[in-house]
Amino acid sequence: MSDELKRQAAAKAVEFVEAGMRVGLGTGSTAAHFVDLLAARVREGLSDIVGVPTSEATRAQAEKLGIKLATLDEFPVLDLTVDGADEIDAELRMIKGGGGALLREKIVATASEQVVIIADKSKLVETLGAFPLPLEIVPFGLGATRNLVELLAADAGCEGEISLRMGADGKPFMTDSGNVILDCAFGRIEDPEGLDDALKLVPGVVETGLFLGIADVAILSAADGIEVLE
Ligand code: ABF
Repeated sequence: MSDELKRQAAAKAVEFVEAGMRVGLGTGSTAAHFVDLLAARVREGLSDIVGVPTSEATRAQAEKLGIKLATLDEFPVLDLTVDGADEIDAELRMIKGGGGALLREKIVATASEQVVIIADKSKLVETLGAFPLPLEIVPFGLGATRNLVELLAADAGCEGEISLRMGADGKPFMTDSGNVILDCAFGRIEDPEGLDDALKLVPGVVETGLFLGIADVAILSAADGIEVLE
């Protein structure tokens, strides 16, 4: 998606922010535009905004831009979270985690009264799964966890290559929470809820990149305009 389309979706999401709001700040390039534009509104006088970042990358960006930051310990309930997605379907079910922040993203999103997703319209899919499903995994026992993931996913009708995400340094990618990511190329996921339930049974699976029943609004931008799904 063009950067301009990402910025347009982000600009529409800023309209959801009111003075005094506690706002979850998403991760990824589209969410980064939202953080930029929110900071500009704060500089222009949008008062008493507090942000809770979903990653260390977003924390650094927000701090640099002067957005006041807090934690979910200070504010267990947020008014709004704005975040990106890797795939989203017509029921607003999503695959997230391409940026490796799925655990904190899901914690922040589920603490929020309203969740607004910003993405380019090419992320809107009929069926989830073309994008490999990220799983956040405890490093201890990875081999056993990977084996159980494969077995239980197969029981849920999903099979495909399961790969350990590697970092630019050639070592396993480590999340902000010190875990690793398995990317599961399952292809079409006909029953996301069933797969999520099955994968959650594996002790070493901390969280899945399936975001089900979490998004309230999706702002999807394309060259011919912006579509808002609710
Ligand atoms: C984040 O947004 C991640 O969950 C997801 O991978 C990412 C999408 O990034 P981008 O907006 O750069 O396409 O929330």
